Amino acid sequence: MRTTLTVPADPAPVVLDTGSTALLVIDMQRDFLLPGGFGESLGNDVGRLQQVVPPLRRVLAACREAGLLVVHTREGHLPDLSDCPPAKLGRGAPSSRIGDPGRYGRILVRGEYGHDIVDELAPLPGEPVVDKPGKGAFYATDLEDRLRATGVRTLLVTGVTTEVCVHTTVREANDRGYECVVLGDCVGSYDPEFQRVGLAMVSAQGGLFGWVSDSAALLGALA
Ligand code: TIU
Repeated sequence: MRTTLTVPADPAPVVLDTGSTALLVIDMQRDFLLPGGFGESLGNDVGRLQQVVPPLRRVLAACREAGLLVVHTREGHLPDLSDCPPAKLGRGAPSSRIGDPGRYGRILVRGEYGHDIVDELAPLPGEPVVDKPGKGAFYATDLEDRLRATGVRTLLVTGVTTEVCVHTTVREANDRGYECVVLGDCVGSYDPEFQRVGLAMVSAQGGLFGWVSDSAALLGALA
């Protein structure tokens, strides 16, 4: 059933129509989250991303229960890497680059174990999984077509990492006219300063890119 919710948020409460709101779960992939994976090989503390899993699980369950569209994304590339620009391929640690063998298969390559979503947040049958070659979820994907087809205007944004794929997606969504509500404890960064500033940028200046809320506020509104 379609309902209207008011969710406490920065810079002001946000009113959501459940019929035109989707939960977007960005890149909760093993390559980014698991010990020994790509993220850790770049010198990152994956524990910071793992903190996102419990609140995001609760949000995922509540949004499914409320009948919201749930869309998952995965960052990654075709096995021949033809969709990975040389500028992206060349970056990162020389010993572990996109396409190289990693602990969980070839790094960020579609079909590999590490490219897929962590077990705790596995998509349900029928939930769209958008494979994206870039940081943003709109670039070179059918996400916008899917949102248009279902009448979605507002995105509850979750996933990793706050300053990279979450921010790029929020910026892309803004330019396409979508309202974005970022759930602060359901997005994660390897770097606490990036997390703090990344969230501050969203709600600054009266809501430059949208709202920042959290899992407790959303769950309270959905209860
Ligand atoms: N999903 C995503 O954010 N991709 C990245 O490469 N993030 C980093 O923080 N490196």
